[in-house]
Amino acid sequence: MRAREGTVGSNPTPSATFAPLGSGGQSHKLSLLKQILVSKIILVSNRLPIRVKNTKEGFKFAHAAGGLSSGLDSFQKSGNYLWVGWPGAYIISSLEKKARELKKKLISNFNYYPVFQSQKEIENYYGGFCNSTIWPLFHYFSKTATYNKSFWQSYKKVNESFRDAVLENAEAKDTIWVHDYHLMLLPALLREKLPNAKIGFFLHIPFPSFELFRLLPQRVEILKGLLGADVIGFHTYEYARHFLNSVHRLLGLDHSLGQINTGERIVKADAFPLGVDYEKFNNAHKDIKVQTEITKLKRKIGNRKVILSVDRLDYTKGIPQRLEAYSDFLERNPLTHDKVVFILLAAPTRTKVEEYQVIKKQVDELTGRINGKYGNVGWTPIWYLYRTFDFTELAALYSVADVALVTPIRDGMNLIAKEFVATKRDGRGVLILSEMAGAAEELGEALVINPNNKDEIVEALKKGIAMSDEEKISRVRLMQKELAHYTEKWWVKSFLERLEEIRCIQDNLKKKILNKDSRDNLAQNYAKAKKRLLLLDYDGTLVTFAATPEQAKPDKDLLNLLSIMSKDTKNELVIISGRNKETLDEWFGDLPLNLVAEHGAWIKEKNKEWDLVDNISSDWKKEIYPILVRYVDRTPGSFIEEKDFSLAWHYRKVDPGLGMIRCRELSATLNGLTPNFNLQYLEGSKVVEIKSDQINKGRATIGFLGSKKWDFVLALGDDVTDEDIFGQLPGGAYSIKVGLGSSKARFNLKSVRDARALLQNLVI
Ligand code: ADQ
Repeated sequence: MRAREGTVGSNPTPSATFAPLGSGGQSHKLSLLKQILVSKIILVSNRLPIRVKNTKEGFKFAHAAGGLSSGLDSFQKSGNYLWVGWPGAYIISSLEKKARELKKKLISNFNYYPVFQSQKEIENYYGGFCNSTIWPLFHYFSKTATYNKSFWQSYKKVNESFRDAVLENAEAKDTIWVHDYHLMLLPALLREKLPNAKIGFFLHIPFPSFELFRLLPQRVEILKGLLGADVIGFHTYEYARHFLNSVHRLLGLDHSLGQINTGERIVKADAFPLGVDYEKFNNAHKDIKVQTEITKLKRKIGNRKVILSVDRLDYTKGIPQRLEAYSDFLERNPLTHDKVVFILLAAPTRTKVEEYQVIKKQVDELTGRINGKYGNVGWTPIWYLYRTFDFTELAALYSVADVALVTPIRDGMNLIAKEFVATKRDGRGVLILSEMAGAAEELGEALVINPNNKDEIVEALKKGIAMSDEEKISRVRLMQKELAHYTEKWWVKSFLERLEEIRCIQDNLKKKILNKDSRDNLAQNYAKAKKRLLLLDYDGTLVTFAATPEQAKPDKDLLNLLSIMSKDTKNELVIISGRNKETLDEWFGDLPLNLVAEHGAWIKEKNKEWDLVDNISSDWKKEIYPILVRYVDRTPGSFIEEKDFSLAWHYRKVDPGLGMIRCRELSATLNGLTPNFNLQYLEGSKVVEIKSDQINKGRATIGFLGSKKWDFVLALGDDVTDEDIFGQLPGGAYSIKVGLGSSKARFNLKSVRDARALLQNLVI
């Protein structure tokens, strides 16, 4: 986000909600601040949305606008907030007298809480890891990205100082909303100290595809950092999908509709496209200052058509490519000479980073060359302005422009495109927009171009300049309808609502998690009981999933635990699994326990032989097997497991995206076929299983329940097939789902480790 010179002026009035704090010690003021801001929103971003000037008369402040600060403007006007961030580069140590003075002013006047950074940190964290590693990599400039250990050390350190600043201010009920790529470790750092805090994170730049993200040496740490949040927001679904894919590939965590189960919590990744303050831009023409500016501009422009572009001077924005395309346009359309003017606004940015110095030189030279080649005494083809512009100037330029040329090579969103369309009150404007900008997902009526295709840009310019008013208006109106709805306020609201929703889901899950009291109660009842029935699923309950079914063998500790439990004469232990009977025999055949194989098709009671529960047909297998073979052929890494009365198609080793698509296709195919054969298909964890609908774990459960009068029943299971067990249990039984997620079970346990600890605890 680019700071823009603002209109707040040098003597800001205190915010309406918070009076300046009275005199007294700093700590007193801070605790007072804490009291006032009960249940507030703590916004955290690298930069505070303010420009500070240290003058002889004291500090002067100017509002610094940018994507983030305009998005969050609504808070500043009405909300109960505290904004934590860096106030600017020139104060080096927080111990300086000046720093203390500035801190006092920022808190009392704006509710801004400063985080100071040393010069070295600014160089290595901001210039280094943020803008020489993450920024280029996340914008697909992988060759420009530099990987340097000291950049990373500094990034960690600064993220920790932001954590400390938030901790100094956070109260239990607060919502903490962290912004952007500078602070990707912060959610987890906060979660460590505040396990129950409500934390959101929003990324303002693209999240790259896995192929790019995997290049980052600290990729795992970054993902774990982000997963400390409850909701992780992106501008587009594409970016959210890339993130989810990386989480799966690097951390092995799956998701369901963007909800990731970390084992500890549910985290939601979702798209929240940032909009603009539509009313403000759409009504800008009423502003007398804007009108004056428009008149001045029109006088200078005359009858020429105006092409406008506005950016920070960043290599991701495609400015040289755009200039080359404009040059070609002039070359191929000599009649347009002196009839068009290209106003190129470029705001200085990150001027100390080498790549930015290179791009500046390139743009300076190109502009000079084009103006020299095509211009004449009365006409300069490019008006190149290298500075920031305030709202009045920008609104006037948007108003007079006929065409906005927005051609980033990559851009998280791009608000310029939206601001231009919103300002076009009369609808007479053409937006040429790069398909690589997040905004292209919403602004389909723009002339969408590939920024690397010069010819396409030239054609779009030609088309745009010649476009009839009727066509312009119809395109702009459609885009305005979208923009008027999806504003920056909508963005804030929908993000915060989603955060509440996910907290609600988490709370409901938490309520069902077997807490200490229920655990003690279970242990007491177990100890008292003389006839206990213990029904235990195997995969995902007693052991975690492995790449292939054979690899999930019981380990020594587990065999030891099951041995102790099954040898206790008060216990009737049943392993109730979807596995085939041979495997269960091989693993547990020596123990005095009961085995249920293939979801209940086979039962082997203690000291007896395997018994087939029903006269079950398996004739259907010859029809279904060839279908599964076709899926194996089309899906590298998948395989079929054949059991006596069921078939399973496993895709754990398949590329996650492909696996998901094929799983859906297979389910759709089976959906049409299974009723003809009285079959049931189940989607398990990376497996689709087809079995006769006569068998299920519930029937086997009924059999064991009815065999005695039990005074303690415990069932543990993790997936959909275990719901049939839970559904058959009497009221007082302990039914426990292993893993977070909804279930008929009375309780949840977070993990296999917790399930095993529970059983272990019963036998000591
Ligand atoms: P930026 O890369 O800064 O932000 P952008 O969305 O184009 O990109 O601009 C943000 C704001 O800065 C806009 O309100 C715009 O008016 C202002 N701005 C940009 N250039 C300016 C100039 N030359 N003079 C004056 N003002 C200017 C990052 C991401 C984007 C994402 C935003 C918001 O890179 O992809 O859209 O954050 O999330």
